[in-house]
Amino acid sequence: MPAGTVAAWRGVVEEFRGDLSLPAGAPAVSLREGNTPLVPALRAGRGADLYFKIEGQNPTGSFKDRGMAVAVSGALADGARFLVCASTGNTSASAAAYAARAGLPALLAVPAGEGAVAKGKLAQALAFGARLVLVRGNFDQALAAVRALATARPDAALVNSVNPLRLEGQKTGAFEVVQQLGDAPQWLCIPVGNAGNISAYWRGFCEYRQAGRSTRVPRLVGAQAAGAAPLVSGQWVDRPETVASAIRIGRPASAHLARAAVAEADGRFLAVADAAILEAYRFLAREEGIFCEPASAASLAGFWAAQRQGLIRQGEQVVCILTGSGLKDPDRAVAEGDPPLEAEATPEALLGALPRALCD
Ligand code: AN7
Repeated sequence: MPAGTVAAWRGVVEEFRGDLSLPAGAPAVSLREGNTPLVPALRAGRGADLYFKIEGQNPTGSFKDRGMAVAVSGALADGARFLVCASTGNTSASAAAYAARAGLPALLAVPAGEGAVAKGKLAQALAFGARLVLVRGNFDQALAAVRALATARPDAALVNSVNPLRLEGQKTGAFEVVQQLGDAPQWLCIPVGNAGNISAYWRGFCEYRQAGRSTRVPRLVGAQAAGAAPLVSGQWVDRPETVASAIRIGRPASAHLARAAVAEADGRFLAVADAAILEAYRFLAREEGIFCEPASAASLAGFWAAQRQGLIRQGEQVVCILTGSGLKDPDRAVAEGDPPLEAEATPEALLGALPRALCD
């Protein structure tokens, strides 16, 4: 192997194989996912020792790649002939990429309708050559359909997080947090949609403590959008609504796992209003220099809510998982930004666009 490639990150299957329950001898399908930065907050912590795990730096721009690498590796080991999933956009983008990598077709069912799936995610599915189906219904209905399809077709690999290998892959995010901090944090704040990721993180933290690689496990804050918050209300939501389309989910498939995780962790599910999600989204970009998608900003909104309630105290160590890249949802970024100006191509005209404070 040429010098310089020896220490290169190999992706989650090869880096963590000994800690994953993946059939021995399964090939590693990888785009070198994982190994994402843990960035200290400059201003968002408001007295807490806050860090952001930037999952938007995964190959397709979301945390889904961790789980998809492992699920698609398993699908190849099983001899699956195609991948199938329902999605609010990120799972489908990731499935499409790893399908291309594995040389398998992918069938993707996403909710139809204006704003149901952010444009960048649709673009990814199409670019990777997947078969994209716009389903007349919401995510929950699309998931029910693909689950039934997968039962009828044993040659299909269902790669939603009801596939246990998805959670196996996603728990590696918790492993990395422990490695990056030297121990588990006191709190983990994470957005909750279908409730797979929070369950996976909890499993990862528990396994590392069990193995003596950390001295503690974090308390969990699971942030749900107020219009799609079945784990806060205790009631399924038939018409979930939120600006954070990624987590517009009314019947989380992993609700049982997430409830158990939050109970064991002495944590909380908190509902955050769309206005609070967008405030966090803008703050992350403008005050921290971190561009994530709205659903990801729900974790910061959840952290702030927990702080206001006195749940998270001054000086405590907290990690917010920023699950997806801001580039996924260009329409939202444009809507939230100051409108651009138009000017002649002269220095005088450009200087006229400077903020007032810089004008003299
Ligand atoms: C950016 O892509 O459900 O609670 O189909 O895209 O594990 O569902 C996405 C979910 C958080 C919630 N942040 O994670 C899908 C999908 C982002 C997401 C979540 C999603 P889960």
